[in-house]
Amino acid sequence: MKIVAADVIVSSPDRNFVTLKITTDDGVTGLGDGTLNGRELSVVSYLRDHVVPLLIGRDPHRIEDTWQFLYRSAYWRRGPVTMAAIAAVDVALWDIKAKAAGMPLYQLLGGASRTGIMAYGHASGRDLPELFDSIRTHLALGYRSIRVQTSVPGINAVYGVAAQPNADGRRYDYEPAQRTPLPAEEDWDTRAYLRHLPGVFEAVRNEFGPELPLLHDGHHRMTPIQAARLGKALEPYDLFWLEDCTPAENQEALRLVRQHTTTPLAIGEVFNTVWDYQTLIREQLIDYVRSAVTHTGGITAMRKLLDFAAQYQIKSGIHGPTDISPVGMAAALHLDLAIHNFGIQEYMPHGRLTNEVFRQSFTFADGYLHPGDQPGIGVELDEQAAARFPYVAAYLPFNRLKDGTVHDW
Ligand code: CS2
Ligand code: MG
Repeated sequence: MKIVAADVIVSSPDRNFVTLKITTDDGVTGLGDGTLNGRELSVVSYLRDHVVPLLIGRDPHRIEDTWQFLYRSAYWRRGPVTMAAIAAVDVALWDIKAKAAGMPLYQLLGGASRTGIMAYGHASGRDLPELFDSIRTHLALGYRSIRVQTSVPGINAVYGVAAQPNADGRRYDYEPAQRTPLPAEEDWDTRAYLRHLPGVFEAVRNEFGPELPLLHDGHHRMTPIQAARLGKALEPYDLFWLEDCTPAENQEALRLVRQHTTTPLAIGEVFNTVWDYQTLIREQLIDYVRSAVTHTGGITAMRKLLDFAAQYQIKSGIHGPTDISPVGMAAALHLDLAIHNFGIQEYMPHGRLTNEVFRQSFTFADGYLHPGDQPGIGVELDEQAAARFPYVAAYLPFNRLKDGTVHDW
């Protein structure tokens, strides 16, 4: 079998997606997701201008060799653009290998280690009544684990609050990246947030009881000592996890957080290689690995990362917002079903138009996802539908503190 074509398909139903479609001389095709929110075209160029010419004529079955070739022959390693491009190729090749084998990808990854994949959904509110309604809505949709995000008095726009209006007039629901010529500026005040959040979780526990798994995303906004304080203040509410409590480029920063709290910690959605986790995993400083297959070099690299984490009893918590395409989500679900150290899977359903472009066979029922049993990863791309939605420039927002200082968004 030989690769005879590799097409980079850019489409913008509901939001921008970058999809690589690899075709073999046997007519077997494989799809890979290379979507990097707010920087999509950089991956398009990396693929079209640098990687695609290297794929033509290669044996699609030599996945590890192709991975190493793309990672090492580039000379310049790591980084979000490179690793998203490599991920797109890697997942497309696993899709082809599983289709050629006539089985769903999870069977090639060692078979199912569970009957279903626990998913968590995004509930949010500008105030408690709206938040409670959002939690009830997600429970009615079948979610059995809920992420809680809330507005903060004195702050105009906060990450993750679905009902707040975006600068481009659309509701936040579907997408934080906004179709505006420049990034929207939002405001932030960590002390106001730290005063407000524990009371919100107390109210949620009083309303919904002690059992419901609750998650929260700090979205990289606290210093290590602020994160330690929040983790401690939230201990009475028994969170499933506190995510991205502090920027973790300096992995040692989590030592201070760990010293002060037993609230489980999840980190890694902005990471793109195992190297970003070495200290965090070796020193037991986190409990969940948050990387996405799409941003961490694909199935080949993610499996190695999760195998490393397993040695330290650290579990998966794969990133799954709407800027991970249905292809990237499907790839994650096959991995989720096969690995032993599975923790939980984020699941933000895609929009109606996206589901017209990507035909998916994964299912969500009674709180659990399943990748389906189609050969391959189980997603097909309707190229005619994709062509109806050309790329639209969009940016993620950024933050400024009250004194004008740029802050983590
Ligand atoms: C978030 C993401 O889902 C999450 O945990 O952190 O929604 C994140 O903001 C987006 O993926 C950014 O593109
Ligand atoms: Mg997050």
